[in-house]
Amino acid sequence: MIYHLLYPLHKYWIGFNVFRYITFRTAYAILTALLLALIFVPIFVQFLKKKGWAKTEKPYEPQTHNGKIGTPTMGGIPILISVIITVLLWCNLTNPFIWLLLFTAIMFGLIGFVDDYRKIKQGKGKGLTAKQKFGLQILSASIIAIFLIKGIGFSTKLYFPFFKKFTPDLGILYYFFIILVIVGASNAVNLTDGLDGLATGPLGISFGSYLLLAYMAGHIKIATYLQIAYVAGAGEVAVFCGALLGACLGFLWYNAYPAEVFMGDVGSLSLGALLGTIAVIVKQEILLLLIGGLFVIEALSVIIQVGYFKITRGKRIFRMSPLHHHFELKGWSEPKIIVRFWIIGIILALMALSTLKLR
Ligand code: 57M
Repeated sequence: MIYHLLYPLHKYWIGFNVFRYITFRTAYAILTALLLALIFVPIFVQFLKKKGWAKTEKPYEPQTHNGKIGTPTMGGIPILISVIITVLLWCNLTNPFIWLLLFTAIMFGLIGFVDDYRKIKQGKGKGLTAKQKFGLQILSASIIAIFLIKGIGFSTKLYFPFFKKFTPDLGILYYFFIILVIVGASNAVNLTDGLDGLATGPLGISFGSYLLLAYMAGHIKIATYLQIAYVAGAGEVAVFCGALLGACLGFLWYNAYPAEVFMGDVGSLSLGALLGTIAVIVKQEILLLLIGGLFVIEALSVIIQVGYFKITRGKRIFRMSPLHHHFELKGWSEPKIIVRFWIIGIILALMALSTLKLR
């Protein structure tokens, strides 16, 4: 709104011209979402406590988690509210990518909300069945893929770090690739969100990284100089990333150890799906393996553990998956695991961004 209301006034005073700049609006999107989350999360925590929407007993959990029973969950709701208000305030709402990302946030947020709500209402952590959750995620991701490719004629080429000339056109396979990236990212973040701030921190790092990548992809001179894909309109996604970064930082203020609130599936599924969708829009899906490397490692630890468990009929590679539980059972304290994961997340993001020069 602010962009549409104030920028046109530059005809009367040149100072309003500043609202045209993506850098300016991104900076204020970060600050606005941060402030809104700092205000909304505690208000929502009071509401959640009144409703009793809190962590319930889990049948199979490290003992250290027993003290967490009663911690309010669904903190993803004030995160999404902060993001949506900020985006409506600071983004250029004629940009189709903005509406696609809002659709992603709301659809995956609803899936997570239903899962969280059913877990709370039915107790013992029984939310949506894996099939129901997976089916709804694939349906939502399919709509996103169709809108991109059929709706706005999005390129089906795949870009790789390091190889500037190797850009295979996946054609119809790109639909399935988009679904894989979005549903994979959504579930990987969901699995990672198992310790205080363990998902929130790396999400902030990832959104900060894609903020830069979106700005570069949408800037024809920079994209040409770096020989990365130029995506007209992708620069506006940087403002959206700013809103996500700010909201994550604001939420982390309360989700940091010892957490006063968890984001719930409503947060982890939506933020993960947004990360995947943003990676697709800026044509940096392969780089997500590095930028979101922590989420990949956590998901892989579960896949390897479950696969090995089944093949060996009960043997385990890790003491418990996802990987953060393995370190808990090794006796690492929760804060130590969390901060070490954040450090690894920062290293991976810096390595990913450095590949832009290694082409
Ligand atoms: C997702 N959710 C946390 C919170 C958060 C197939 C299997 C791998 C499924 C997997 C699974 O999906 N688990 C659920 C992880 C849960 O967090 C809630 O869920 C939301 C995110 N989805 O926002 O609302 C618990 O995590 C703790 N937590 C914090 N601080 C936070 O800021 O302490 C979360 C956020 C919360 C809280 O205790 O209740 C979770 O862990 O369930 N299942 C697993 O990951 C299980 N692993 C497992 O079974 N491993 C097996 C193999 C054979 C599959 C093995 O290795 O032997 C773990 N799930 C649980 N505990 N609950 C094991 C430990």
